[in-house]
Amino acid sequence: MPKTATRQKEENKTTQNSANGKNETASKTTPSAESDVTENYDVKEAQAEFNKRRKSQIASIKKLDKEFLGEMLYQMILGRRFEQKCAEVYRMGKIGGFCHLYIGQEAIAVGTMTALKEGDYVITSYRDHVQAMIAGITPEAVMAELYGKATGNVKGKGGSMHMFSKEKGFFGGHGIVGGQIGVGTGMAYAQKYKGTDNVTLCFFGEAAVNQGIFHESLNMAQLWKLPCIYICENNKYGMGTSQKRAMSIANIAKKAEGFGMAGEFVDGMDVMAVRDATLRAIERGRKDGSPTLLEIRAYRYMGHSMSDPGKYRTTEEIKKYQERDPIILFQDSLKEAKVFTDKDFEELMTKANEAVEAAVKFADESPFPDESELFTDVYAD
Ligand SMILES: Cc1ncc(C[n+]2csc(CCOP(=O)(O)OP(=O)(O)O)c2C)c(N)n1
Ligand SMILES: [Mg+2]
Repeated sequence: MPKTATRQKEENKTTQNSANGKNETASKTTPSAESDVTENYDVKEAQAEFNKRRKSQIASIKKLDKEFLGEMLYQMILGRRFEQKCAEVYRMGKIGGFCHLYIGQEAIAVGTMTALKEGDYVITSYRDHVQAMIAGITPEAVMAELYGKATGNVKGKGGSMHMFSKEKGFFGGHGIVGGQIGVGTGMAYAQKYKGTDNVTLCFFGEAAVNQGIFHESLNMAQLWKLPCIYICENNKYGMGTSQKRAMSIANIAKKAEGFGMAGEFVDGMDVMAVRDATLRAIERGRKDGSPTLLEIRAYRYMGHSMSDPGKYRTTEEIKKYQERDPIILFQDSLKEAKVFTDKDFEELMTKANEAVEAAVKFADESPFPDESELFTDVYAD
């Protein structure tokens, strides 16, 4: 876990990003986005990059107040602790079915979603627990849903992949790879049609980029100026298939050029870089509806789902990314910027642990849905 996690020497690789760029219309990518997937990197170069990232993170931190930064860090820690607990109770047989965890990718959900305002929408894939909680669905409701309990977010009928709350502007939780890209585009259409200045954050994995719906949706969004921010969470793998084996180019942000859309590559281990890039995209969206493609690169520490034997990658590869953990990087920067102390971190950790324990207790003690509920809220064509 963040505070107590083994701190490795900063002999680790960071990807550059172009998050401090100002390009408003053209795609924006860096050569390092390409070199990242070659896996050949120089340690010294990586250390220099890491230090640069710390510096830029501190500069962004100084623009925000302590309370807000604390909330960002809390959401990251809560997301991590919640998912770790999910793995634990899953192994105890308390959660059935699919369960895709978000560990390692927390900076993406937190950096993007904490930049939103009332009336903005969010839609994502099946890897949805953390986004659901940031949207305001309680940890209790998410955990009870995972347990299939009547008190769950969707009455225990959706499970891990289908968290949903219209009231909170959170439109799922989708199991079909790329399916949410079309729906998210439609949500942005509705926002524009109604004359609001709201935006939609549409999350999907890098494997979804190979689906036709990605190309059809981005073309339409740019043509009609729909305020959709397409967030490709590039965690390097689609199930057990490396991006390198499935995609003809490495740099997904560059694909924005094909639609005349703004595109940006972002280091997803750096929550402040994610936030800053999202704010630029939001500004474009609120102004005249212009969409943006953000490729945010992170790494999932766990398997694709809880049933993944993980034979397609090495533990060294996983360790390499854990060494530049997004929570540790953020904590280090907050400490260096003298915003938080170790005691503050301990307090946030305790608060997150308590929230997760309360969620498990709630789920444990909740009833399963009644038999009479078998055919309610369920649609079959
Ligand atoms: C249309 C469709 N094809 C295949 C699948 C099976 N499937 C589930 S997840 C997944 C990989 C998706 O990877 P990515 O988009 O990178 O997201 P990640 O799991 O890495 O978050 C596949 C192929 C599916 N759910 N839907
Ligand atoms: Mg992926």
